[in-house]
Amino acid sequence: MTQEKQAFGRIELAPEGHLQLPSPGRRRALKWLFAGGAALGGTATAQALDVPVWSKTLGKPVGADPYGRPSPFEADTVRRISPGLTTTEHSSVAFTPLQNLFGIITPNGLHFERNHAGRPDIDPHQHRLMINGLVRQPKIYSMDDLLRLPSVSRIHFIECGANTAMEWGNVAVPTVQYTHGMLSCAEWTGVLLSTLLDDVGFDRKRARFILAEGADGASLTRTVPIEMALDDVLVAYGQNGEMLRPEQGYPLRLVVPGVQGVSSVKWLRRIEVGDQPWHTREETLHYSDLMPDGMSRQFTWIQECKSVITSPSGGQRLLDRGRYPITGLAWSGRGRIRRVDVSVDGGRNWRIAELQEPILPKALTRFRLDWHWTGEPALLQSRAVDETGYVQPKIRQLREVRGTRSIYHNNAIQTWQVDAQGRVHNVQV
Ligand SMILES: Nc1nc2c(c(=O)[nH]1)N[C@H]1C(S)=C(S)[C@@H](COP(=O)(O)O)O[C@H]1N2
Ligand SMILES: [Mo]
Repeated sequence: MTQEKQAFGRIELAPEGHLQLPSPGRRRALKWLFAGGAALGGTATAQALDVPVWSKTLGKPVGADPYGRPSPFEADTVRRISPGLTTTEHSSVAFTPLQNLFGIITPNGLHFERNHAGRPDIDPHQHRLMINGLVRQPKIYSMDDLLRLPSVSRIHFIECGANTAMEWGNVAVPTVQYTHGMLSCAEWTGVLLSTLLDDVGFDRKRARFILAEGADGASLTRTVPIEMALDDVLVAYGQNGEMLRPEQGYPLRLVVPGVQGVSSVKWLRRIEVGDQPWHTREETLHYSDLMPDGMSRQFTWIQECKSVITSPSGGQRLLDRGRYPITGLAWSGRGRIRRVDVSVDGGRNWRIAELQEPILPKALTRFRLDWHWTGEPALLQSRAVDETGYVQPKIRQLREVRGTRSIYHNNAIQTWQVDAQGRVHNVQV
């Protein structure tokens, strides 16, 4: 192989606002940055030899930012809303910029946000959690009470059941932020729900379900089976080492690992123990899956195995023929990821991708595969397999069973088409 063939190709990121196109100035800056990464020559050499101002002056004093923020040069790495997707800004969603992130942890300021009645700002001193129903001793806990109980920290993804919902019938949105960005992963800290259920002496014979209720204007309520509640469900107050963000349910939320996001009730104020499901609004009118025969599936809790390539991905452009690391995320609501296959020819041939440690149950797993782009059109796909042996389906296979009106639980294989000009498009094959 010649040197040129081994070089890593340059990539132009998506303007990400297919909604707000960047100014020509910003485009020029991008071009310069990417040129800087190539072999030094001409103006790039001159710029590189010039001692920059930050090497000749004192920087800001320590403590200048008591709560640190990202570099102003990272201003494009933000959550985005999809105009027109929802009729109000209070019952809406802001998507995580998956294309800009590394590893598996979502920074707190970028965790996707999905609210049904806006985001309340709750005073933790006034907040209470009540546990009632089939229990020996109903109790009301203050945040102080909860913070004194034994805690655990666990890394889990949260994915909205409606993630990728726009893509059931046809290609709808151009970039991975919008196709898959109702997905985030954090280290959650809190009390196991089983600890609290023991504390109130729940009725082991009769308890079959719990109801979780939020303190927001939506009073969002969801039924959770008792087996899950006693297994790994968390009553969480911590998110990546600090208190929950208001967007994520400050000061208290449920985290139901592996289950569609709506069950992870934010601003949690009450848990009731019962012997049958409650059939609340969010498990009848919404979050049921309309099947082709007109029947609806109800209580489809689990987020099945899924994956997506985050780079190269929709809206980006490959500027060179050369080496490109293909990378993305895989996850399963049933446990660990066992394997991720990657295809560059629309699923005819597959290669096994490298999985990056750690590989945790019900958490995002980062995968990677080296690829040489020859300049020919390509169809990039990833296909995840979880530890139960379940294989992520093609969109056609999923449609055969589910039709196109399901809204929720679209875990189909995503295809990114690279055209002869290196532009990456969202396509379905
Ligand atoms: N109380 C309450 N809990 C809630 C919601 C809500 O609107 N109110 N939205 C749910 C939905 S549909 C999802 S997908 C997740 C999103 O969690 P996040 O906003 O922290 O990403 O929260 C769930 N919990
Ligand atoms: Mo959701």
